[in-house]
Amino acid sequence: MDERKKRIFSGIQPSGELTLGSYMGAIRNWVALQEEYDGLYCIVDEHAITVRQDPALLRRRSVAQLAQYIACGLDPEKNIMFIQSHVPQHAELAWILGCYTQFGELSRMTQFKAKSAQHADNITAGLFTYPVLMAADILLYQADLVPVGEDQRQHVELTRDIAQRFNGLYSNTFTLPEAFIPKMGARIMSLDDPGAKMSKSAPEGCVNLMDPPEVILKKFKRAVTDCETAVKFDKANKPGVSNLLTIYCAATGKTIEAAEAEFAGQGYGVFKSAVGEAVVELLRPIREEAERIMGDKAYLESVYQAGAERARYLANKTLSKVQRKIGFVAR
Ligand code: ATP
Ligand code: LTN
Repeated sequence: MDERKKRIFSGIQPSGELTLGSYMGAIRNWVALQEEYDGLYCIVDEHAITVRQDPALLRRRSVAQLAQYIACGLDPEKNIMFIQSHVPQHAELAWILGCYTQFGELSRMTQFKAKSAQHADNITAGLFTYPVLMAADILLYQADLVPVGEDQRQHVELTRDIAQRFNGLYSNTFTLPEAFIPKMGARIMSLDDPGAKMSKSAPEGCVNLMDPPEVILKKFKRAVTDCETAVKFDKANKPGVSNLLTIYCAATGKTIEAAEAEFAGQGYGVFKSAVGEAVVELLRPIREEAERIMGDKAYLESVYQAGAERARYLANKTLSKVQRKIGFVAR
């Protein structure tokens, strides 16, 4: 890695099929930033088990997710790509940072509140301390930038607070990271329920990166809109249409005004088909490439093994420093 470049860290849980939301909110910005920064991109399987996972599926999805990262354009030669559980320093630092995080801070996390409502029969300690593990992910690598969707802003803020607290107690140890949240596509909503975030653990209303064209077109045809006919961006009163406009613009690079003008007087049928077509064209090369890469298990394994080795080396530097500062006896 070129030490002069700034560092990026980001990750996605292998808890379901990657969605158009994770692509527009996160992955495509990773690709856009890869020339300018040194990137570490993680498949956060330890985060995924904060809610119950099927073991065989989790294993398959973790590898498929790596194939999809590469198919989206992330270059394994330019970035470190790895699986979180292959780098034990994440869990070790998370334990330590948990001792510098307040119960009250974690209680205020909106993702914890939402997930504990969704999984009321299984609210584990891991679900509660999830943001501490995320802080460990980021701080281990002294990351400067964390490209994520809007829903993760609060976790990155907490990471900064933990880092600042630790630095204040023990002198400068961690780089303070900043969230990078895109202007367009930071919060793609469900096609079924434009009041809810498109989310891979709620497959209804989701477009998946691996969906074939006919499935994508069908999903957009069925997307919830409203009982008017005007294609206008108005989040409060027309959340469904506004979400479709956002997706269309994020997929084509057009502005909202240009898209409104393009569909003026055309009705929702034409509009929804056009959004579906734009997404089909955006995702087609990704799906085809991911399918090809998935056929080469040896290549995928070589990428995640090499990634973990490089990540362990970097992670160890930070972890040893932390252990020394807090008073652990050197090994
Ligand atoms: P889960 O349903 O398991 O919580 P998810 O679909 O919400 O998963 P994450 O793994 O939490 O996805 O998120 C992966 C990345 O994609 C994060 O940076 C997140 O902010 C971003 N992201 C997820 N969903 C969306 C969305 N609907 N719009 C924009 N960005 C999103
Ligand atoms: N919590 C994130 C996934 C995640 C992450 C990270 C993102 C885990 N560790 C570190 C950025 C940096 C989510 O999307 N649910």
